Amino acid sequence: MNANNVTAPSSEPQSLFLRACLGLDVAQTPVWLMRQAGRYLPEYREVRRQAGSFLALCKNPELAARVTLQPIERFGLDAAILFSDILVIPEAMGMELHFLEGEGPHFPHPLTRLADLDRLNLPDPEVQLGYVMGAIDEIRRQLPSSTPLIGFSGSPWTLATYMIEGGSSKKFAQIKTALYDDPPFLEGLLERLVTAVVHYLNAQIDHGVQAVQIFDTWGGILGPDEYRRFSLEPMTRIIAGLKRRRPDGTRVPVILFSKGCGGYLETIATSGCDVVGLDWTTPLGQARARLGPKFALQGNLDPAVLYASPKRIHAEVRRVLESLGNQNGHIFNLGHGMEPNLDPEKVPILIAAVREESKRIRGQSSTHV
Ligand code: 1CP
Repeated sequence: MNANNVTAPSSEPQSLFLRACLGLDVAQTPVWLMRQAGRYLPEYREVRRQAGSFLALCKNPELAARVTLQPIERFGLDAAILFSDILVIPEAMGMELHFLEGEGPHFPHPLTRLADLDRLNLPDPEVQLGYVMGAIDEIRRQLPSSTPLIGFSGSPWTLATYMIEGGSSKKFAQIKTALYDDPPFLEGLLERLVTAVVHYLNAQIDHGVQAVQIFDTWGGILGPDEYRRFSLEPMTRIIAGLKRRRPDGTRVPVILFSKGCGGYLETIATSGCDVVGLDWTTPLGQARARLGPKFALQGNLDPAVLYASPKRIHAEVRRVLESLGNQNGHIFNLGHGMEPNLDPEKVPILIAAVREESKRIRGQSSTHV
């Protein structure tokens, strides 16, 4: 595949998002936002209140579908992302999980040693995670067929941090101790997670998601050798196990987002992914020069730009787009998720800027070709 010059297969997708994932020509750059459904939206907070808790919302297919659609209806984004959480996998494997108000996720019985892995089971996605499949069925019924749906999972490494630390962490002392002192424990856990995630993502694809993203939020806490062995290698095995075509022949692109890993792009290029997600520390043009045209890029506006004025938001969007210039294979996104205290009114400003500036960049440069 070449991001700038792709021969069109008969099953070529129509949507801007899927076309950009495959490096095909688009008239303007598609845009979606990580955590686009969430607490910054008053309509989300209302549905979450109705559900009673965050986990109850994830487990109710009808309400999960409703919040998935909210940012699409309000803003007309170019792709929807399934509303769920990466931590439903450890819960389905048998770990008790609570989301504490204002404090994030909590596993009261974290994993501490190899023998603890016996507590974990391999979930059947249609049973223990049947509510996720139900949400995908419901979303596909309600979402216009022209809007693609993205499925997702956490990376084994990122999931393992929560399962071993017992929740969010700043220092990652427990999992790093396991990494250096007890690799068989950590690798045994990662192995089980690889199998669970392959089954889970393939079930999402069977139910109708058209692309999948692997969130490796904590890949960036690892040094280069440890990143390769404990984060990238399990993700590579997952990608090798995924169904890469839908029944109609269209390719299912895989987006790999390892936050804080701009230094590791050459390693990421060996994973088998189609799209590399970037945080705001690596300019898009630099990433393209290092990865070549074979990979589409996703990102990478600093989410904090959305605290700034409309004028500044527009200028920063233009800067991100100009960093790549008139090239195919870019999906506009933030470099990490929407923050709960962002003003939803900033989102249409961002979207309009992406569309206006990306059309301008394409039009402008094509006169020189
Ligand atoms: O109270 C609430 O309403 C809960 C807030 C919330 C939301 C809206 C959590 C708790 N998760 C989510 C949804 C969510 N999480 C999505 C939905 C789809 C979307 O709109 O993008 C996705 C893709 C996630 C993924 C997720 N969960 C990640 C990876 C991406 C990232 O942001 O880094 C991680 C690390 C989690 C764990 C998690 N879930 C929730 C919290 C507070 C956390 C902890 C984050 C941390 O440790 O800093």
